[in-house]
Amino acid sequence: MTTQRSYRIATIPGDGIGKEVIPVGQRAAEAAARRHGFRLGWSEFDWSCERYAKTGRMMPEDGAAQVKGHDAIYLGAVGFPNVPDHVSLWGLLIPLRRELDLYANVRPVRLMRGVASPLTGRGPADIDFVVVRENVEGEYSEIGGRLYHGTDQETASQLAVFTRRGVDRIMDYAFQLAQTRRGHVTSATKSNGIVHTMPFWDERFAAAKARHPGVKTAQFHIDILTAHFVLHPDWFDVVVGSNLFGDILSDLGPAVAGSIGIAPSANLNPERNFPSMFEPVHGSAPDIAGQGIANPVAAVWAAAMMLDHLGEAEAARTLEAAIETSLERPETRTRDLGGTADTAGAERAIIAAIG
Ligand code: GGG
Repeated sequence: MTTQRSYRIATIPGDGIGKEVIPVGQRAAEAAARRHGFRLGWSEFDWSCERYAKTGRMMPEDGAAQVKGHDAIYLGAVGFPNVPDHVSLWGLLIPLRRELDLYANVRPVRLMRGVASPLTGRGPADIDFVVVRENVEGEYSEIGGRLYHGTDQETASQLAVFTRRGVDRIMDYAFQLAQTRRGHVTSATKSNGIVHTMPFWDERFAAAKARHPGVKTAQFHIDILTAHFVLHPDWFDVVVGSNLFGDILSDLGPAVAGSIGIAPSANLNPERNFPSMFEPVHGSAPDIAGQGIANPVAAVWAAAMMLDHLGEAEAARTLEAAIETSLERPETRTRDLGGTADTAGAERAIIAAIG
């Protein structure tokens, strides 16, 4: 007798449109699971700004321990105007990334068939790259503080932290990913202006290049790199950046590929010591939350990355193909992509395409 493959997923829909798109991603993943003969079991956690308003915490103190026993974590969005953004982010997303050592944030950027890029004359062959963001150190550090609050000497300082272990492992991840793709890595730097951490970043990039002699490389300061994303998106295969630079580039990338509403993100612990976490790149979008018009594609694509990570590559390809089919016609695309569908209409098209 063979036992059916099954996976336990912790879901954290979170805030705003997170609560609208995560159920769509779950239903799409379920449909793919049925088609490919495995099962998904879901445990939902209400960690959110709403919870913060009631309890004073975005998640319980032992939140990371509560999700550790799962095979993966599926997260919607965090942040709502009733809670300061730094409180919601540092109360949920950032501690989960750190406590579970999810150091590689992988954010694919692809212009899908049927989607118009805001860049004139660009088609699917021109925009297909992956932003690899260092996810647990760098500029997002709590080392620092404020002095002389409310006086004219008021002072704020923040220390960016770049460790050799942290930088080397994200570089290695990027180079290994490039070896499975077109064999090219671009480093996002700013070593002319940021005088300690970024020359160190460049040195470690050079060391990683030496460890991966078959991979071609380029490096650009972040300012001109943003211009190249717009002017020459076809130059890029894998782009590796620090926590801040990767965060910025992975919003710009999807924008040139049509909409941030389609961009997925995998927060990976490549060694698999802890469950990895999958989420749309977008936030909670309070301006459109509750209207039923959010684009569910980023959440579904994030679910596809999750299935891929769980070893269900065929189901992941099924989900990706269903997304592409749904994006081909304006009636089944949401408004951010120039379509007329609401969230439910886009979901119907995706589920129908899964078959
Ligand atoms: N989908 C997760 C989410 O809410 N992202 C919005 C955000 O501000 N993320 C910050 C980050 O990824 O560091």
